[in-house]
Amino acid sequence: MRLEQTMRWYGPNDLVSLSDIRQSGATGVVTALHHLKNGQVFSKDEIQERKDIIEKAGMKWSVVESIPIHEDIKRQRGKYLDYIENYKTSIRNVAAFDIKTICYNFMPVVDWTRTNLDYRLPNGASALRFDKIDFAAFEAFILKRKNVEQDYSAEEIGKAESRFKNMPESYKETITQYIIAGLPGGTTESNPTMDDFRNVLDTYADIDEEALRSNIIAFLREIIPVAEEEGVNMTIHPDDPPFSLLGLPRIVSRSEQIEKLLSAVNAKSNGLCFCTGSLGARRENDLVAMANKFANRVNFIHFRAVKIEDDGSFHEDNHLEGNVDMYAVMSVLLKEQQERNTSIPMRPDHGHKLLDDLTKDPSPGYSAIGRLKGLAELRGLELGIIRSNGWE
Ligand code: DNO
Repeated sequence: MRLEQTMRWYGPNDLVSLSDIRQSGATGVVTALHHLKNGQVFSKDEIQERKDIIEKAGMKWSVVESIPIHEDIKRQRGKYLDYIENYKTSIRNVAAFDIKTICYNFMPVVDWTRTNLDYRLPNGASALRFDKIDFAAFEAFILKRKNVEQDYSAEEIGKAESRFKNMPESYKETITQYIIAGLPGGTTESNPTMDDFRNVLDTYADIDEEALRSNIIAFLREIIPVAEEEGVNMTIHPDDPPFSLLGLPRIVSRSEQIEKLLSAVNAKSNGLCFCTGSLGARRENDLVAMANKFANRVNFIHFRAVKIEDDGSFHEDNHLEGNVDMYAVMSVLLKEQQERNTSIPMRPDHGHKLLDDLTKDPSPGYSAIGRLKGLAELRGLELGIIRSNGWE
């Protein structure tokens, strides 16, 4: 039994075509209706149209990543009850086309965050990086967020201040753009101004970790019975990075937090997207222990490796390198798959820009050649583990 090998595709405007994806060896596609506004229903017509395009290219739509969660649901205010009903309808509509895995996240305001989208590695490849001091400089001196000093040590704030003083104007603009406009694939509204961004952060002023958790549990209690009925596996994506940013609460960063979510609604379809890159950016997270602990609820896998630097910054490494023991994590998940006797969908998450990727402008992290290399390495590792355990 092999993992279901997929690649993410951002839809017809993606620079990386379905034909490129097929040549990589992936059989499945992970995509969403990215053009819809957050909270809108995934209609049957639109799902049908997108599915036809994928099938004409010889592949299968394996996973919807993501059906984003409207901020009203996360804050439990405004029209959140309507948005929950919309979400249920989207689950039913997706299931009607036999797509049985849905990925989502519950990070307030921003989806994944990086400060550098073109970090050059010694071999010339380009990677994504999160620089803790640059981020602190943004929060403290560009955004001028209230209470920022509570989240950093005095030494970090000092370093951030001198970093800010020497920061070229163009870099201040770039970093602001990366952070407040959000990276593609997420839940952020398009093109917010700095004031919009401050205002939306303010709406979370009285929502702490417990409150956010209680809001997601209320949401799960509504949608998981629908997912169960439809045979759909929901998969929550961990926080990326797995620690608080911008004073916002985080609830999917650590093992105890994940356990609380999975046990609050104890059903197979209330599952996890095991993203080794996101979870791996927190030094204390023991990924092998987490894979063992949550294996029976892992409904989707993102394989990616990050290298944590001395000051807590990190960059994306080659898929089999970085801080994660990919062999051990994959072994645990493959064993689970053997026991379940069903393929778990996986994708190589992100990739460096390599070779021809460097002359193009793919969506950050979603280059063609870099991901193809990642997938090829991961497939080799998978074959080795499967054969050496006599599973095939
Ligand atoms: C980044 C992705 C995220 C992910 C969402 C899931 O590359 O892993 O954008 O798709 O957080 O909702």
